Amino acid sequence: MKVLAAEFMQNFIRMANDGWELGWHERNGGNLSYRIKAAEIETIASNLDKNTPWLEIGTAAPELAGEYFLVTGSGKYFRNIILDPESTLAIIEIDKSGEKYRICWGLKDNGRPTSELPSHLMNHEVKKIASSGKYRIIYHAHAPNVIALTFVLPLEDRVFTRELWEMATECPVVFPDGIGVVSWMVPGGREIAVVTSKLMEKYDVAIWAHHGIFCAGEDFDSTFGLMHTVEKSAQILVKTLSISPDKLQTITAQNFRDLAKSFEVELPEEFLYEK
Ligand code: 2HA
Ligand code: ZN
Repeated sequence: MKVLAAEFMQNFIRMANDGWELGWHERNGGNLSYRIKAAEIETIASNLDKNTPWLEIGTAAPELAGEYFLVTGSGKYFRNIILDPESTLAIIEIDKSGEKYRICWGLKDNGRPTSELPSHLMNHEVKKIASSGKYRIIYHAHAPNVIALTFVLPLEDRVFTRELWEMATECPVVFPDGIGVVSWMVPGGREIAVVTSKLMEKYDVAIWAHHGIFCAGEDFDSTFGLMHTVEKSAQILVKTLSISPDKLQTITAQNFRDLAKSFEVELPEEFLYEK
């Protein structure tokens, strides 16, 4: 099968374009990766190039040895993915050590995978282990309302989790484990990847202060939906704070406990503190 005809490729392109249309990917902002299923690789194997050089990832992800990923390219614009996937995306293979990759398809003008490849792969590794292989997507977006909140809320997991849960009743059901927050760091390397992947052991969402969000999920719909839910909740909080610094009423800690019972989700008490 032609690579572009594969269903996962079409789903990836649609998700990237939806993010562009929602204003999350100015210029070359953001990146997306998908851990391709073995059966999916089989259908396109004859169109993969295995003669390209092995290159350093910049970190080690030994649990991902031999895996294939579809990733966005460094410096590429999400806006252009739908027009020219073969120049903006790549399928990469990870070597036996989990320290190198090679480009098997795409990035046809000598491009490189996303500058956040270390964060993507270290997050994938943590999530693959924690979910027994179910998690396949890591998505990084520059979602403006979440970024705005990182200038006015304390950069604490419990504050971001609680404040965003409060802004829409469905939030604690969509991300019951909460949200992790990384204080400002230099992006694009191993250091921020280590800190982010540590948070991904506990959460599906990690916020990079003054930069953006990482979301992890099992499939395209749920991962995009998670990003959308978090950003929409942040938008409601920005609107609310813009009207008034004080809420007249809100969802209370006890309301969350009642919701948890009814929806059969576990909401950690660490987020249900009295304010
Ligand atoms: O430019 O979003 O974090 C891509 C990025 C880097
Ligand atoms: Zn970014």
